[in-house]
Parts: sequence; structure tokens; C-alpha cells
Amino acid sequence: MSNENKTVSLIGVPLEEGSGRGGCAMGPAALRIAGIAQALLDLGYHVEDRGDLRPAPARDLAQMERARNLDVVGAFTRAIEAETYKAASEGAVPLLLGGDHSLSMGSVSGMARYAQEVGRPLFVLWLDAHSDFNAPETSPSGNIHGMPVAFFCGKAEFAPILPAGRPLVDPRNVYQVGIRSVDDEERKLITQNCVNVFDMRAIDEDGMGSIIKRILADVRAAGALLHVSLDVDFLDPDVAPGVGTTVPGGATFREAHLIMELLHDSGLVSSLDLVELNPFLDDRGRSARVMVDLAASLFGKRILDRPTRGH
Ligand code: NNH
Ligand code: MN
Ligand code: MN
Ligand code: MN
Repeated sequence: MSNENKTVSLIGVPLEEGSGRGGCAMGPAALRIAGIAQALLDLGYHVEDRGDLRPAPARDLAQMERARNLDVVGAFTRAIEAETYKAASEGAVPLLLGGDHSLSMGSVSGMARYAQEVGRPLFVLWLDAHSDFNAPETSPSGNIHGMPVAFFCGKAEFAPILPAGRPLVDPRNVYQVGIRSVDDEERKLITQNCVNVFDMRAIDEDGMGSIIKRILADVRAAGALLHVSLDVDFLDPDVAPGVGTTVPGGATFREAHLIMELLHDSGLVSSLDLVELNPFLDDRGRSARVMVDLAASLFGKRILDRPTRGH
């Protein structure tokens, strides 16, 4: 992929109402201060910052006890879906600056609409400690950031947020890596729906490189677009403490960079979410900088001036 003619569209999503606490709404500002635009400019991309989305709460979405702040999250979902679809249709790579993980209800739905239009399937790589496959009925917390995968696969229904008949993602085309915290009812749902889950044990046993290469081979064989969703808590808390839901035993700094390097070499990535950064909980901007560094690796920053050996 030559970077010169490629545009990356930054879409700021100051959304925290899908999580159980405040702070993620400051994520887009922290990622900008950590230098996301300059990192991409240094790699030769054209960067277009579309600013922050700030929709008013959707009055037509009644509150649900088991899906907190649905009016806010639903309004964001609509705005994010439209903006992501628009950026992709204009030939850009949408890069969502989160914001909590409920933003992926919109970004993935927007990419699913775009993929359908260009006649290709959409695959999703979900890098997270959590499966985020709860439905309102199974969620122990009622926090919508634990539900986005079920939503874009059509398995979690709220009051109608997006038009009926919207394109859904086939759960068999969702690959989750780094998983180490799944709720009891959620575990049944991911098994029933055949989500591809590579938990931390699989990574320990098989190695990150071989797992990601297998996933990329599947994506290539399907002729699919690949949306990547990176939750800060995918990383070990020692690497990135700036997140509300740290879980011990996460990916190392190098495991995460290896994924990004392999993703870049594959040329398959169509869009990216950077989510769950909570600057209020961060250690002097460390987690924000790690997220920007990882995005740079995904967009082609290399240690040496050659692709990873073997490619
Ligand atoms: N599974 C829990 C819930 O649904 C936690 C989800 N929290 C996340 N997901 N940070 O990535 O409430
Ligand atoms: Mn390249
Ligand atoms: Mn998540
Ligand atoms: Mn998570």
C-alpha cells in the first residue's frame, strides 16, 4: 500500500455514556494531543480531521433499564454510522477516536453498509479483554459498551436505532483476540453464534503471530474488508493503565505491535476504532501514546525499512 494517495479520516467520538463511568469522552482530545494526526502525516498519508460528533440525545429512544443511556448511545450510533459510511465511500480510511466501545455499533454498521455496496463481506478483528457480546437481557451491568458485537451481528435488539434491514455482520466473520473476561450468559451466546474467539490461553499456546496470520488468511480468502476495533484493555494494564476496566494478563507491548505490523503488511484493513481510553485514569498520557504508536504501526511504521521477515 502506498500511503501518498491515501486519506485517513479522523472521526472524534466523545462518548462515555455506554460505559459505567466518566472519562472516555476526553479520549479524542487525548489521542489528538498524543499526536495521532502527525503520526499519520509522517507516514505520508493525507489526514482529514472531521472533528468531534456531538449529536443531541435521540428523543424517540425510550430508556431501558438494562441498556443505560440508550438515548445518548443511540444518537451517537446513528451519527457515527453515517459519518463512517461517508468517509469510506469517499475512499478514505475511517479512524474512530473514542470514546467508549459502544461507538463500534455505529462504525461497524457504517462499514457493513459500505461493504455491502461494494459487494464484499465485512470481517471484524476485535482486540479486547472482553467479548462485548451481551444483550440487554444478559448484561450484568446494563452498560452498552458490553454489547456492541451482539448489536452489529443483529443479536441484541434495542428500540430501533438503525433502519430495519440494515446489513449485519455474520458472527462467524468476527475474530476476537485477547479475550480474558466473559460473563456467564455471554459465554453461551458467543458459542451458539460461532464467534471465533482466541483467548489469552490460545495466544500463550500458539503465539500471537501464528494466530493473526491464520485470521488474515481467512480474510484474504473471503475477499473481505477488515474492520479493526482496538480496546485499550486488550493490552496488559502494565502497558496501558488508562482504562476503566483493566484485566490482568493482557497482551504485551510487542504482541500488540506485531499484530499491527502484520495487519499493515496484509493491506486488508479498511477501518479502525481506538476505544475505551480514559485519560482521567491514565499515567501522564502513557496509554494515549501507546494507542497512537499502535495506530502508527498499523498504518505502516516499521522498525527496519523492510516488511516483517517472511513477507
Ligand atoms: N462484560 C462486562 C459488561 O458487559 C464488561 C464490559 N466492559 C468492557 N468491554 N470494557 O470491553 O458489562
Ligand atoms: Mn505499506
Ligand atoms: Mn470492549
Ligand atoms: Mn474491554
